[in-house]
Amino acid sequence: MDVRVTDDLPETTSIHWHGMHVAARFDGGPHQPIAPATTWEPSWKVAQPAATLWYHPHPHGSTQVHTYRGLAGLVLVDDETSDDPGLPHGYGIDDLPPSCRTRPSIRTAYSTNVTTKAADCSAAP
Ligand SMILES: [Cu+2]
Repeated sequence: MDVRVTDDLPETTSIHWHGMHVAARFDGGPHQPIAPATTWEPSWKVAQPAATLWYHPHPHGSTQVHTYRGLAGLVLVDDETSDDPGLPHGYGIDDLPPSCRTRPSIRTAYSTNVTTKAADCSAAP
């Protein structure tokens, strides 16, 4: 998997590959910030069973706000067992992975008093 992440935000962010089996240097936690107007290009071989994973930002102190504003998505890993005829598997037809995120009640990226109030859900694609 080759990824190119360019931070076009006016502030630092990061991208974490939640559930993906990657080396620590590609994990994208708060220890791997992406500064505004810079690009991070992690790359690794996907070697894990089929799974529905997600990526999300992980900048210290603003993970929730960045996620709520849309910096998140799904990563679908397939393998030889993915076509199990006993399960729906027509992506976008009978296989609609949901994506939910909480909404901060205080809309500032720098507040330390952010609390959750509601959840937004959507289904891909
Ligand atoms: Cu995570």
